[in-house]
Amino acid sequence: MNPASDFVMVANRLPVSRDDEADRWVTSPGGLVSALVPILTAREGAWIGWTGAPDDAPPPFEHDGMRLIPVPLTAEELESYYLGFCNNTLWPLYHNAIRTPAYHRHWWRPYQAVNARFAEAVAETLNPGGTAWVHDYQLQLVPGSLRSLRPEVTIGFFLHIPFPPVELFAYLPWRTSVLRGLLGSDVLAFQTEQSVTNFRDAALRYAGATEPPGREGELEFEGRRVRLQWAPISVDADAFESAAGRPAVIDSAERLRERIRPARKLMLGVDRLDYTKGIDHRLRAVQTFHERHPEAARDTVLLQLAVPSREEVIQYAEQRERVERLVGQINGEHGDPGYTPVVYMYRHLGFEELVAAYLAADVMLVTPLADGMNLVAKEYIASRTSDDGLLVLSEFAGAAAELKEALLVNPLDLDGLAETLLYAVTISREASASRMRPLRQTVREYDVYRWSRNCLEALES
Ligand code: ADQ
Repeated sequence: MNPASDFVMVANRLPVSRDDEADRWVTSPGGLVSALVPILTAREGAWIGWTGAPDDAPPPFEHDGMRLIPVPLTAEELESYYLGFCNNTLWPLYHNAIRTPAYHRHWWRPYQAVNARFAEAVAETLNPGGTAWVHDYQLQLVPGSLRSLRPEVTIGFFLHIPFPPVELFAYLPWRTSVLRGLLGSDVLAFQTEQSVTNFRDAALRYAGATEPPGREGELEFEGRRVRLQWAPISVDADAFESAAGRPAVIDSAERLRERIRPARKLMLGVDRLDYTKGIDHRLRAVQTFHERHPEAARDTVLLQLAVPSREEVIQYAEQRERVERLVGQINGEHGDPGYTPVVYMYRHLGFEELVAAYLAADVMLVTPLADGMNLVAKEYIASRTSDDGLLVLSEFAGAAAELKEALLVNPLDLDGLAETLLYAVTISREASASRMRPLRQTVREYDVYRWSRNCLEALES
């Protein structure tokens, strides 16, 4: 029996990971967890999720003031539910099918089974009239199953990735089940207004939802009201700003800049190594920049930091090869013993190292082909301690709707992107400050705490 709570967070992963050497749990880094921990502790809530290890289901435990309830996943389910349906069907489909999604019934069934298991764990945990807040594409069936098990509870859902246009979503053989699952929620929140519109179109067309006249932003489904919300996620802006002011971080930013000399401008890319992030297109644009404007380009170094991700999935292994081949090509064609155009690191960086890189960078390149939000863009802005620095941002990142003063680009237009790089590294201080100033204000005002408050207010009103 799970300990009962009035408030339950539900996500594929628990916000902790196991440090086996030290024989203890460690809270996962990141703004989302920092924003949600105080909410959970204040409400004596619980977090339901998987521990990160197959066939591992320790009994519920407390950590950092949070009550954690593990849900087990077998090694077989990790193959079919997680790597298969989540990351080989939903992930590419929801990111505008930039890789071909694979549709397999033997992946769909485990997706249903795992979602049902999560819903049962929530139903067992929630007190009468309690609230569940479900996260992301791995758990889209949970609201519907939970609604059948516990009709009286309040259910919120937040999708971290884009919801695709209805013409693409229509390909999903299980589209109606997924929509019915999501429509079990009281409030369904998305990163962008476009995703809200896409979901509404799909729900009207394929799930029989209707739009009650005169009530904008709402749907009616099986006699219930479902509210749709635009709630762009953000970062813990204070944490980045204060780290960027620490002497040790300022020192390592200066050392980083020293190392790129004689070049004067540091361009930076920071991404999970995912094909949605457009690292290969970015590199090809840098290559074009060197070919077209050799003198200006030689005054720059691109530092590309890539964090390993989903290495078991074939498209990710291919993307890594593609990226590394391009880095080698550019350095081979345009470098010499005293100059390396692209410095590439394939590893996870510590928080302060990351902030030092943000602080050192003159130009930040965030050029995904599709992205729910992209926190890196906001982290860079939050780490600026003055109005210098420039953000080049893909119009296909959710963040582009808010960060309008960034240099917005179509990352597939390699010539256009190469010209933007030239502009970005030669722009006057005043012109770049007039872009950075409002961007800093936006990120400071709408941080991750404001995001979580907005979501919860909508859920509890
Ligand atoms: P992600 O696809 O993981 O998130 P993003 O929002 O950019 O994408 O977050 C990546 C995180 O990884 C950032 O916090 C960044 O600092 C960190 N990171 C990247 N490279 C790193 C490195 N080398 N070392 C250390 N840290 C590194 C999904 C969606 C996004 C959405 C978020 C949150 O795909 O669109 O913004 O969820 O909702």
